[in-house]
Amino acid sequence: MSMKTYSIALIPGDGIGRDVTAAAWAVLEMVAKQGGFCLAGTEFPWSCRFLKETGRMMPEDGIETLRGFDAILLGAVGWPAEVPDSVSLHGLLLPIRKAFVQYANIRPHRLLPGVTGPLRAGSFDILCIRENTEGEYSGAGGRVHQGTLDEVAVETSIFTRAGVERILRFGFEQARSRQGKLASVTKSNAQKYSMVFWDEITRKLAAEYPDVAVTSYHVDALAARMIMAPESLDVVVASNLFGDILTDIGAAIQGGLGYAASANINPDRSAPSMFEPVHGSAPDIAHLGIANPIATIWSGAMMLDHLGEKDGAVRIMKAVEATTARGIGTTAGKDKTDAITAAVVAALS
Ligand code: GGG
Repeated sequence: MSMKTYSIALIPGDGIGRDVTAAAWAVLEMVAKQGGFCLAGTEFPWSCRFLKETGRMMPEDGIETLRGFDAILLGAVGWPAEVPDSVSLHGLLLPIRKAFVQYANIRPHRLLPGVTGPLRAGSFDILCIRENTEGEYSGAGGRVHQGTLDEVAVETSIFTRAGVERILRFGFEQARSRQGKLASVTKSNAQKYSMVFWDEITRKLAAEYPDVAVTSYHVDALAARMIMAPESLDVVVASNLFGDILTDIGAAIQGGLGYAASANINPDRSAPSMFEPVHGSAPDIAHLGIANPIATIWSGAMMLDHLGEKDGAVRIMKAVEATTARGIGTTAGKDKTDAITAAVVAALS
């Protein structure tokens, strides 16, 4: 019988992206070997360097090339000294999310054993779900009268009924499979069209999910709650921008960006999903070999879970937890990327 094989597109990207994807790949390959399945990786050099060489962050047919893969594992994008961040983000990450309808960006926030966050007490287990294909990151807008005193910049947030309803429904479903609590986040007192619309759809869906306790929060209040009472939260669902910001708070309370994993999911499975750490390319520590690979390894576990290799996903997270419980990878800069990776691989066997 032939071995089950998953084709994975690897996009290390910029800066520490190369180090952390190599680390996650080493862990994934070991899990695959032990689990009797195969991961066939194909690497793509798409990055800010690629842009400097070719004029594009990815080739014109990049999306079509990726479409044939079972999943995408991405490291980090951005080299602000050479390329404006808005160019790199809109040239690679955002078009992939949009083209493959990866409308749910799932970001788990909890403390790994041995990792101390900045909060004094309490344990928490928050699943943030960020709308990932529209809203404030739609890229709709423009500038007129550039360079004059009359200059105007307009950026339009786009919220469609289909887009808001599907992400909220995804949030309700996740809440139903966990503690049954959903926080729906807006700023509907100040943004009277898009966010009132979001609140209305939240209320409509709440009637369909009587088993889920849903609370609507303003984003500022929810940001404070994530710090003051994170244990009170279960599933949080927010727009593209609000979710992006809130998940950096989530990363902070779980000990730092080195632990913050994410999955850009196409729930309908009509196209590949993409897995990446929340962190960026960290040019200041690129080439030092000290990037924490745990966020990317965790993202790799989320990839296996999505592919249906649930046992492999659980085994990776157990190995990560065993590693951090020993104090490895728990202090920024103390352990080298390779040493943390080797410890996770060893804990798998
Ligand atoms: N790990 C991917 C990465 O480089 N993220 C940097 C970033 O700025 N992302 C913005 C976003 O997730 O929308």
